[in-house]
Amino acid sequence: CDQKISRYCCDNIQTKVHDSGLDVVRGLSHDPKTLPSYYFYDQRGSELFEQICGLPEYYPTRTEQGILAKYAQEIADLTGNCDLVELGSGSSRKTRILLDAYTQLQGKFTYIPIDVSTTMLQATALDLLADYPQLSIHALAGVYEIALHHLPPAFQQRLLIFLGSTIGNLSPQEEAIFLQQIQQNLTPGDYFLLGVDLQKDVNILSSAYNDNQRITAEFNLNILHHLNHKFNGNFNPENFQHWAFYNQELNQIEMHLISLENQAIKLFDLGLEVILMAQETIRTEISRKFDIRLLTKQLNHCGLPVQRVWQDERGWFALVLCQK
Ligand code: AVJ
Repeated sequence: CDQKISRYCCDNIQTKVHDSGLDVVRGLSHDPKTLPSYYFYDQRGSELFEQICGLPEYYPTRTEQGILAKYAQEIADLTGNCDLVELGSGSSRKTRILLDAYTQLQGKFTYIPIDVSTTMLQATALDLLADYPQLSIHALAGVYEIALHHLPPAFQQRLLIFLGSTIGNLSPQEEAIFLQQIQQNLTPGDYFLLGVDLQKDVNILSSAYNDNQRITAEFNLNILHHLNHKFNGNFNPENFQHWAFYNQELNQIEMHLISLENQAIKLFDLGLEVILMAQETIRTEISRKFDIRLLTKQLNHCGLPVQRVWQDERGWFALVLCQK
């Protein structure tokens, strides 16, 4: 904890399992090869993602922000006084809309941002402290599964927020386990606000992950720089090419890195050698697109009954409010 600022505290809860890179070894030994998507978000990756959010083709951030701007006060009025917990808080830019609404409602309250990018987390927390005098911040640096088990004691009802359709990075099986973890970490009466990207025209989806300025390509390739740095690796990003497409059977965008030649790569600190054939791919992300009816059923089914759903006029994105 930082003693200088009594309203702020940051716990680093990265654990051995994740720092040890076991999940990287597992993913790259898998057939087909995969990488955990959270490795996108080193400092450079978080910056590139911020740039993506402003791209003309990347509609999700803008659309979700529009829904929040329109309904944040309604959400706050519905839940009443709450402390806010956020998974994948990043720059907290959209969250500010909610913080504004909750500031109207209540006096002092606590914001618990959770993110894998420690630098981003700390910079954001300091900005928020300056702008919100009523706010105490308890930041947690780590992956969601671990962070959920390290929440500080609750003094009032909680609103857990998970925006940006990041839940779409999880496979259906992972999602089921994740929702169960959420449910178990909430107290009856607590709320869960989930932002999800909805199924839509394939061309719109595909363009959002194949922008003209090629920022998404750079974001995708940056995962290799991050691995080189973190695990003493010798990936040459120039030997890979960005590939993103919409898989219509699984209703998901898939991002891959295509190997442009036969190559052997080493991650020395993991004692790992990876052999890639020309044209072989590493899948770096899935981004699932949801059907709001099916999702509502699933949330109801896993003990997070849906209270309200808000959408934009085009029906591209939805905010779902559940209450345990
Ligand atoms: C932050 C995971 C929701 O899946 O759209 C943006 C990440 N990847 N462009 C998404 C991302 C490529 C984003 N999420």
